[in-house]
Amino acid sequence: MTGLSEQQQKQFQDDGYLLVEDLFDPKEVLDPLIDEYEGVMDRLAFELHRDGKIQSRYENLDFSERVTQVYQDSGKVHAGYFDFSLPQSGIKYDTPMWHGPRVFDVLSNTDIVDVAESVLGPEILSNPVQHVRIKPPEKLVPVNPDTGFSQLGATPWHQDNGVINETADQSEILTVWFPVWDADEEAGCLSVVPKSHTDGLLTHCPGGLKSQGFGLSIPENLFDTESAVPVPVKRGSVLLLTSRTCHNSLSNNSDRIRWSLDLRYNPIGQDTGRDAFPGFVARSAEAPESELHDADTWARTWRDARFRLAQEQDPVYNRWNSDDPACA
Ligand SMILES: O=C(O)CCC(=O)C(=O)O
Ligand SMILES: [Fe+2]
Repeated sequence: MTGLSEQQQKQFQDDGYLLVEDLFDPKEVLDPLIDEYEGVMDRLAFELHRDGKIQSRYENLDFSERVTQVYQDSGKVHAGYFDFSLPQSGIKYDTPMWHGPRVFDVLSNTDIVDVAESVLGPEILSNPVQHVRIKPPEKLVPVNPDTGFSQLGATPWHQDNGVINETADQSEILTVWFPVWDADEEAGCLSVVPKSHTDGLLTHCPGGLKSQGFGLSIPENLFDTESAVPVPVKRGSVLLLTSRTCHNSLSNNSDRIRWSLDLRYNPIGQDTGRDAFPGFVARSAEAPESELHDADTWARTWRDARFRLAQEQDPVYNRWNSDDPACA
């Protein structure tokens, strides 16, 4: 196991975040993922064109330009097509999602799981609260015609603990964030508040930026925004966050997409915070036979979850109330 050095582990515990540089070879780990996503893009363009939602399939554009153009032409952000999770509500039998084998490879990547092991110990669950985020240049994102706000933009201040169920408040959930292409400040990397993880769970207020598809944010008077630091991350490097570290993302002011993955891991047996979604055993020293190494099985667990959720009432994940005085 490679994992983190003792000094890195200490820095992570002290600061609540850690940039791990050159953790993996991006050509080996990310290029196959990019190829797989080209196929997902083809399918999205094909379907929208077939349904008369876009004028062309834009096959001659590169991935970044193509996503941007397809979103523009259709007037809609189709994030669900690419994401390897499901939305929190309104799931139907055919809600789009993507659980391809190259995504599974990344979730199971030895270097990443080694880092998780350094923080969480040897019994590791891949937590199902996980996303790919493909954000076009902010000025080119279609607006929501009802609100006039951009459909996808900067992520507001939050703690990851604040956006999952309270049943997971005692769980130790590690966030591993990394870009597919270099993410600097202009591209909208994350910004973190060092040591903010020691102040407990702060009040999150619903509604603030719902127009951007993200309903919760921490009011800025509850923590020290002044001390926030942007953390540019190069492809092959990863940023670790605790579930109590305050962070947001900057806007994508560059001229291509900001493309990132955020993965989560927690010790096996602890609540994941979204128990309607399937996690899997990424590593177990105690019961190695329980580890999942088959991408098809993993994809099936998500199809099963979608099928089940399409028949059920939406689970409730939000514990926050806009009547809270902190939200006034
Ligand atoms: O990538 C983003 O914009 C937000 C990511 C985030 O909040 C997270 O990974 O926890
Ligand atoms: Fe987050």
